Amino acid sequence: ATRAGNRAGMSDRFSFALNATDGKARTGVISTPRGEIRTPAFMPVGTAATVKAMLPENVRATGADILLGNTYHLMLRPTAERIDRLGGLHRFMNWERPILTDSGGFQVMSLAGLRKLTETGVTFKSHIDGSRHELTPERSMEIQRLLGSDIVMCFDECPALPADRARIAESMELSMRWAARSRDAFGDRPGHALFGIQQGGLETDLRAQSAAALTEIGFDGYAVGGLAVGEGQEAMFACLDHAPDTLPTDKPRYLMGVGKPDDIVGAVARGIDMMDCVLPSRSGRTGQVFTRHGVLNIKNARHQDDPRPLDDNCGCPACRGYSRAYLHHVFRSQEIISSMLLTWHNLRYYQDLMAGMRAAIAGGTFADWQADFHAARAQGDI
Ligand code: PRF
Ligand code: ZN
Repeated sequence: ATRAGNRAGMSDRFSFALNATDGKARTGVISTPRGEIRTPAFMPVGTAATVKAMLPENVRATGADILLGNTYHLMLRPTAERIDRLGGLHRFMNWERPILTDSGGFQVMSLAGLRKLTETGVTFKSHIDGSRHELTPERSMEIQRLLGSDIVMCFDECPALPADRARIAESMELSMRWAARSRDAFGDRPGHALFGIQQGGLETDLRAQSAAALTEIGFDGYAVGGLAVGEGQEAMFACLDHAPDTLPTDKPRYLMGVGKPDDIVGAVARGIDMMDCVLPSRSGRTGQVFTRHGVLNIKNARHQDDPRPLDDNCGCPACRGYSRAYLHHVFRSQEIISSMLLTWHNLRYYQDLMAGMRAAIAGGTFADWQADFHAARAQGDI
């Protein structure tokens, strides 16, 4: 499309505009040829080319501007080459808006069988059929290009915490060499973005070194990787008190794989613009429901005669049309509609949370908004 011929919200190039800041919290818009992403943004996870139990148009209806997909899963099944032949991931899964893809290394470490890590990359056995595969920065960039990803992530390595400082430093330095190779292999692709990934564990100076290395290479956005890997919220927040400040202010900052609602609010308060997590969708299938008063488990017998909705403030189909008693019944009966309704509600809860933060940051009332958020949770479910 020409610049003049673009639909509203469409642009030929990838860009980020900050609209307002309130303390360290920021709100803005990422523009891509496939549409705008309002920040702070929450990205639902569509690992296997589906947000489980949801039609794409319904994911959109919850308020999502962008989905996350996974190199690791899609390279194994149905393969990146097959998705490319079928017109790319957007066409394949019927989601025309932006998609961010993770680069695969993190999933290899958490899911694959026998793995071997070298300077070149990582070889591993598929968790599906035991077949052998290799991922390198170059191959990860090729797969993410074949998928047609709008936001491509660098190939990195993420050590589990706790780990000793020498191991964290070595791993971060390897990830920075891989970031340079990712940048070279990605090349120049107008309209598509490449994000660097900061590593360095909980070590303040290693985080700063990693940020300097990435900024020197130059990326369209910067992720904070290596957190939410067993360190706990207090340690994660202590790291986020300084790590985002080491990254460029004029580019989006993405905290990978986070998190619970209070993790997300704390991360936004510390200057994070984007997040993703399986929690709202996975919890929808295990009966965990997020409300402004905290988490409730629909499996619990206390819901079996309760005519009230999950959350009387929520506008989702589960809350508008169904009682807790019904949702309890279909969960206990393992009916498919249970996963559909609870996932819808949870994704809507997360997107309403983001919309609330965006409005509060824009209005300069984020501190009050945060106090209300914590007060409603302290009150508990009535
Ligand atoms: N790197 C990549 N993906 C990730 C992480 C990371 O460090 C994390 C850490 N929370 C989640 N997903 N590439
Ligand atoms: Zn709801």
